[in-house]
Amino acid sequence: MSAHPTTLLPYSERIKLHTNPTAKKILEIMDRKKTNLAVSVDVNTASEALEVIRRVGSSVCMVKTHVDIFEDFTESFVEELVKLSKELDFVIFEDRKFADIGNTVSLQYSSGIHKIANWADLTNAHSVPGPGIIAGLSKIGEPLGRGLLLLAEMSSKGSLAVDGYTEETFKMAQEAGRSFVIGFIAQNRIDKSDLIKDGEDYLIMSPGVGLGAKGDSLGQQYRTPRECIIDSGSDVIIVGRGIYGIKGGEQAVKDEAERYRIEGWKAYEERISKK
Ligand code: 5BU
Repeated sequence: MSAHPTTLLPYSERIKLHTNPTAKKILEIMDRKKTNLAVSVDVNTASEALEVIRRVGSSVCMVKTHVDIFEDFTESFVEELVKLSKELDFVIFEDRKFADIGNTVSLQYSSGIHKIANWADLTNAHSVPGPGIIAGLSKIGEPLGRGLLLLAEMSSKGSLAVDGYTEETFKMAQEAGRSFVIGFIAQNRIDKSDLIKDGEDYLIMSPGVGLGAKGDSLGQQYRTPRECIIDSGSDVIIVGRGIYGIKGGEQAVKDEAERYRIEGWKAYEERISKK
């Protein structure tokens, strides 16, 4: 099987294929910092999350949050997060997984306690409601230069986002255009080479990554960075507990992030050398 054409291109050569400012920024950071690692900071408090981010920030292109987990969420958390994203050079991805009609998601994205659109460069949405979800979110996010990923596949066992659902999700994104939808959460290169048009480029980001355990007791499934980047053609690997959950204190978390960054980058270099 010949390699997907996108997987042979260096990140730096893909920058010009995007118009969305967040997509460009992600690729620029990946190239500049030599990292395709995103760290997911699913800890209980905003203050713990900031501690983890300070340790791993220099190794990542992106920090992924679930701010609805935090028991101490405040606007000052957001201020500090944005400040760190500038100092340490990473993009902020709120993994909100919107899943409602356009009108509701536009309110959930802009309002409430979290006001996600005000600070998150990137967020994501399920395709199950149909294209209205993209329209509702883009109304808020696109004027701010934000980006959206559609969930085309999930890492968890028994996911229903497979086959026809995944294909329809890709088509929905393609029909929406790439001014706001910049890629997918997926386990594979779901933007099949016979479907993408000339100059079309999507970012594939994959959670469910670990160098140790193969899964957890609640259906999560892990693959190695190499499996994701070389075998499946993912662009960004997303790691949570494998990094922030490591035993051994502050230095261990920092070292583990660097270990994943090196693994991910080695796999990417090998991938683009197959030209
Ligand atoms: P983990 O600790 O590396 O298992 O965390 C994975 C993170 O990615 C966690 O925040 C999940 O909510 C998120 N995730 C996922 O694991 N699988 C998916 O398919 C999607 C998101 Br979409």
